[in-house]
Amino acid sequence: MLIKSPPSWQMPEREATPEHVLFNRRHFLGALAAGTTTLIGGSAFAARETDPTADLYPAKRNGNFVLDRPLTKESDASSYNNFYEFGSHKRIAMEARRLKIRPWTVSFEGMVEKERQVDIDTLIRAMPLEERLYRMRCVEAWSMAVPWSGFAMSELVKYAKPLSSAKYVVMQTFHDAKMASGQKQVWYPWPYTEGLTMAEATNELAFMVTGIYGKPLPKQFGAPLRLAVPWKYGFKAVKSIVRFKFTDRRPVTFWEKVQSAEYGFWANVNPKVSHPRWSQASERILGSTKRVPTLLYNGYGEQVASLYDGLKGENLFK
Ligand SMILES: Nc1nc2c(c(=O)[nH]1)N[C@H]1C(S)=C(S)[C@@H](COP(=O)(O)O)O[C@H]1N2
Ligand SMILES: [Mo]
Repeated sequence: MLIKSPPSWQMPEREATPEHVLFNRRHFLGALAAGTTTLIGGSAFAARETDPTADLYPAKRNGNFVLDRPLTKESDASSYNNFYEFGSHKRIAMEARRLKIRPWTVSFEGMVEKERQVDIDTLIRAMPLEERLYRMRCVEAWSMAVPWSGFAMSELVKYAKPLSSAKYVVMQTFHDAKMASGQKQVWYPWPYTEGLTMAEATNELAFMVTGIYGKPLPKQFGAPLRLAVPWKYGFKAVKSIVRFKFTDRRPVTFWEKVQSAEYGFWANVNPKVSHPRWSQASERILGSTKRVPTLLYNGYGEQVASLYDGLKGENLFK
């Protein structure tokens, strides 16, 4: 029998994590970080294993992508993550150290000229790496602003050589319950699955992330390859990808399978469309207790609004 246990992020963040608890936890983490910097964040990995692509960082910043707010502190972004494969709480950095990111193979499947697999280091070295400053807005109403490194998803699509009949690209995370204890929770529809239309995937903002803060991606952020689609809620940003499948059928995504009344395929940010159980009008920026107004398409409407012109009948904002 399947027992559905609702994930904690189905509550607004401020209810899921009372601010005083958060405050104390931050203090604790701060003290921990000051004493032993290798304990949290990605430096633990760097200390024991050398990332084979480390020489590529920092990548040159692309000045076309600017922020309206300060960057989130690395220690804040690195210690407050969603990665259900390693637990349904936010402090998964430690547990995520179990993620084995080499060797790592990525496959291109379905409607492509020729299905193939590629080693992650070959793929990363074949792509034009750059750094972009992006905002990220989680559906739980917290947000951050970070310097991602990686490459335009349009470059990956070119590399994959999809057929013109492909309408969607489906992305999946690894599936290994021995390594990722969260995947022992059988009521979740592993592996984590997300998807974009081909128009979304080739929009200039869609970005494949391989690094952050001028370094290879620490494990808790979804190393060695994750997505960034800053105009959509954070759950679209699938981590630790092993598979790209091109198809003419819209996938049912991970959170849509868990709770389709609350999470859908499009998940574009819209402050006027509330989650069934909380408002999306404002957000808390990680590292502060201040709330700021949320913007339509998370502020990226100029680049992406036209993608949805012919889709008025769809529920574009959940
Ligand atoms: N495989 C996988 N990808 C995932 C998730 C997850 O649990 N598993 N969580 C998503 C959610 S809800 C968010 S908000 C972002 C969080 O990214 P961050 O931890 O880098 O801030 O990752 C997304 N990608
Ligand atoms: Mo999220």
